Amino acid sequence: MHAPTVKHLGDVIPLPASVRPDPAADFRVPADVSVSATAAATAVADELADLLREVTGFPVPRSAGGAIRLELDDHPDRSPESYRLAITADGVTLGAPTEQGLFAGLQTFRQLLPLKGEVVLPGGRIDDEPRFAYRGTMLDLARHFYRPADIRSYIDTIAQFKINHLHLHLTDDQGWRLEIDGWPRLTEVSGGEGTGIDGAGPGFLTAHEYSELVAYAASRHITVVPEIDLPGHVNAAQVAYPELTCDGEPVQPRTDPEVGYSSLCASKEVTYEFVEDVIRTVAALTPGPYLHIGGDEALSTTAEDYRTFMSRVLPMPGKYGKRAIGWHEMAAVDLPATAIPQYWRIEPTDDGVARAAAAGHQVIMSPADRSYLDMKYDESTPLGLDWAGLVSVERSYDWEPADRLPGVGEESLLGVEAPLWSETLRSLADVEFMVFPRLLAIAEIGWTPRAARDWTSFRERLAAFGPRFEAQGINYHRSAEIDWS
Ligand code: TNX
Repeated sequence: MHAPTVKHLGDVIPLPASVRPDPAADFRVPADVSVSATAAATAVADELADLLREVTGFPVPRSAGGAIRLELDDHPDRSPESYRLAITADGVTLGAPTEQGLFAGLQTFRQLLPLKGEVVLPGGRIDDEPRFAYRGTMLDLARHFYRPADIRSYIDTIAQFKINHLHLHLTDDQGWRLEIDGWPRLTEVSGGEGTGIDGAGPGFLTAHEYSELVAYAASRHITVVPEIDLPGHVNAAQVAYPELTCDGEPVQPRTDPEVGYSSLCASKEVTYEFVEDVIRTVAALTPGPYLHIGGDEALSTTAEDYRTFMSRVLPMPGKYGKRAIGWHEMAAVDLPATAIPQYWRIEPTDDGVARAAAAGHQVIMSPADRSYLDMKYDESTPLGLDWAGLVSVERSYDWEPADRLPGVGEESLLGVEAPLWSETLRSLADVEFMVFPRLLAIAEIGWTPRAARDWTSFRERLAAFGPRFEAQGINYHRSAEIDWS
């Protein structure tokens, strides 16, 4: 029998904050290995045992005194997502201040396993914690709806890279994808047949399905951020309820990708009754701290109406216990103290985001030319758009969120997010093709200390993920920039 290959301790994405290999201390996992865990660590311990069982075929029971130990340690001052992973010739210890941290450590541990067969874990110690608290990606369910089973599968994949927020773009001109009590036509009409781009993306989440998805994401330590896009991007809502237009006249359903033509009516009271009903309902269904109210590309709302609308709507998430996130256009108005602009611009322009940062607001960085996963990789990419340019794997990796916008430095950043818009996508396989491997670049930007990041190292580590994606049935783009193994 030939010796199994041992991974290097740092062959992980995102790269941990501190990696100290000790090649003399590799751990050969024996056939009678067991996993021990203190009470609060048992859920993660069971997952670890499942993964190890799948790779080795060993029984891997949980028992006291096992060579693989999971423990919660008493470091309340550390990031809840921090963990330490110590591998010696005698066994493995995974410790963290919270279950979230153990879960992060489990993702690291998983990447150190081979796909199948005997396991020899590389000796040494990892001490890890995230650079930013918010590391997200966005799925656009409005332009094309994806079924809950597909979204769950997607959640499983992104969690492996320590992505901890999933922003769901639930409404837009082409469709409305979340059932709202009291406004049934939103989903009956605008979530039904013929909705989405080219009419090819029908469907919606019932309130129950949404709650189940949110709970599933929470089990993967992912917070769902629901977005209701206002006051533009509302044609689907107006098709369902013509009273939401200024003249009250019915509008036609639209399945083309145009933006900027629809607007709620800032001068009608029913507008605010509708918006408050929606925000109250979505807040009640969402345990996470955030509610995204859109605010982008309101090109057919006058500046004055935008201000009127936003000053009435921005306090609503707070009234129902949530922090408002909005695309950075909302920074043109005075924001509630906890509101978070999400910056997407290609060129630094004066959108008021730097002013908001100076006033203490946190910002999420999503520059379109680096983090938009719906941009083509290169000219030959069959899917995607190119209005923000081509986004190769290197371009998605080789940028720095704290240097992106003057006045918005490290201390102003809540984190980074990679949005995926669905105009050209038709299936989970399409989603995966655009997202993988570029989301891994964004995941590393969000997690790894700035000084430790390096494209050459990332590119080499990424090569090993080809077979891992294949083994998990995940579609990905085999970019020629990577020497895939
Ligand atoms: C811009 S940037 C949009 C979306 C489109 C996307 C396509 C921003 C906040 N909005 O409405 O789907 O471009 O790439």
